[in-house]
Amino acid sequence: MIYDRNNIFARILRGEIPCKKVYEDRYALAFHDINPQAPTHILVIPKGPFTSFADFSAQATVEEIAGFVRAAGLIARQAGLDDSGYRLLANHGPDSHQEVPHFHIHIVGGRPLGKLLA
Ligand code: DGP
Repeated sequence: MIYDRNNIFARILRGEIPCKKVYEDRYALAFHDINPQAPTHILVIPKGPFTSFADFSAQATVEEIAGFVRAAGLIARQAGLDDSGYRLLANHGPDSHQEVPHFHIHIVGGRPLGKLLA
């Protein structure tokens, strides 16, 4: 899928739009969701131009994927969610209502989340 270089997360990555940053390394940037669904709601995005999970999983290097996953685990741990638990979620495409066309995962926690698939 063609990557839109002016999507909102691309602009956050370029520093054109502010965010409440919680973590950054060479593989990932993480910041608080503007519309949190739980006491902790962090978005983690890779630094490369990947539209969604489909592109990221197919086109990112193994190093980029590993670095991103390692960062996500660290971010959840640093947010203090390891013991209480949390949910990781990534939307891809229209059926999932993905809003922002730059791959991201949601880290959601800080309250009981209920069963996702009952
Ligand atoms: P998704 O539906 O998976 O594409 O989720 C997009 C999320 O991004 C949604 O929870 C709201 C959040 N979001 C949208 N625009 C901004 C923004 O400008 N800043 C921040 N921090 N979050 C945003």
